Amino acid sequence: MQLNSYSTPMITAPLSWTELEALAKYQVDPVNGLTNAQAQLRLFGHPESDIRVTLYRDNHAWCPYCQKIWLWLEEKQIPYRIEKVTMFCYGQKESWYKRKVPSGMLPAIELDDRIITESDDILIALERVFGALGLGMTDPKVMPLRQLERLLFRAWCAWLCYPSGSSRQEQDNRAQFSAIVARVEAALGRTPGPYFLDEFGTADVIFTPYVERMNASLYYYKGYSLREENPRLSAWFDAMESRSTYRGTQSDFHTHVHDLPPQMGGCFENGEPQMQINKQRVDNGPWFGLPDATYPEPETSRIEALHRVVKHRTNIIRVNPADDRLFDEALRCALTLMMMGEPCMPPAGSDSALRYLRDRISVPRDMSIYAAKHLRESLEKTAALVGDRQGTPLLTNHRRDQDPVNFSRQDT
Ligand SMILES: N[C@@H](CCC(=O)N[C@@H](CS)C(=O)NCC(=O)O)C(=O)O
Repeated sequence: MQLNSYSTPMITAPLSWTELEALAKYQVDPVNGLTNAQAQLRLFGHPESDIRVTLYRDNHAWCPYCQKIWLWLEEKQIPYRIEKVTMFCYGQKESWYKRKVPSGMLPAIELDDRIITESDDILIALERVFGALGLGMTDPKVMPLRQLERLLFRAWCAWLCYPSGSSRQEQDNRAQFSAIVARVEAALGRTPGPYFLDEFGTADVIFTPYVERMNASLYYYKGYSLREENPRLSAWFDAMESRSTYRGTQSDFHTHVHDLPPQMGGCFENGEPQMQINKQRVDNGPWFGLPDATYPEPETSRIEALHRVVKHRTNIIRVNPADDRLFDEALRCALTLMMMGEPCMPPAGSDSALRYLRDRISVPRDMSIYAAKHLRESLEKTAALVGDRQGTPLLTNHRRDQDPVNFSRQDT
């Protein structure tokens, strides 16, 4: 057989960190710019002296009730500080936080020196000081929607978080959930626009965290695509994604399906063929085209991913179970592919190390959705050049692999 040399893909050498750094020109203003998960201070053009609120939320942006408060503050453009706290499932709760909030529960806010917990009480307290977002928490039009959200939440938990003993039980759980979804569809259908009420507001914020998590978890564990199977929810998701505030807090399927089990006490697969297909896709790609995000990809997403990895490379390499030098080179190969579009052969034996990182990119903690899709894809394609070994599996009872203590050392 004659080999046609023109058809052989070009294998390129890995760029150095200096070369990669030169390509990572990504500048954002975390304090006054768009909603982002990295900021510790949000001013929206106000002076720091205007701040009356501190939001205590979890390090990884996994806590759904925190997302509710976060999104509300961003929508209202209230200047605030962010203090990040460890959740029990991935590390030890900070003692300074337990002195403020003895239960350790999140979220909490400090509003003019007063600590408030319970996300609904927090929103009510914030409304009293800063005014409502659209119609407020106790408005007669919002109250039934809040109740509907809790009904949906309970039907979701009943389906997802308990092993269904029989296929009959599985069908009943699905039917129970679908019946509540039909009520959500009807509620969305009562207004001409895509939101729950005539204008975007509190009701949409209340639904956001769990509807996002339902979309991810039911796709993966049950083979059911909430966003694709329900036209009004689909339009609602699209409308939410048109808001930069929501995009800044939004997570992806991969992150949610692996952060939920330790938080929920388990998520149970139904083993059906569509579920198996979806699971394979979320874990191993291709990640583009999944119904976790459908807005157009920003032009800067590769550079964003590169910038975030370059910035944190010392810790990323240190926490990886592989030898540091081996993984350093393999990681540069994946980044070279991402930026140059040409495959770059990583060292033999680096496949599991590359997939270890692929599985631990957390959205939006580390980067936005499309940036993460590019990075996951480059890590997977680079790993596939040398083997099919997976990384250390993600645990379902805790996620101490993500303990922030191990990532807090400064890069040199
Ligand atoms: N009803 C509370 C629920 C808050 C809640 O369940 N918070 C969870 C995280 S989502 C928590 O703090 N768990 C303790 C921990 O994981 O450290 C609210 O609405 O704020």
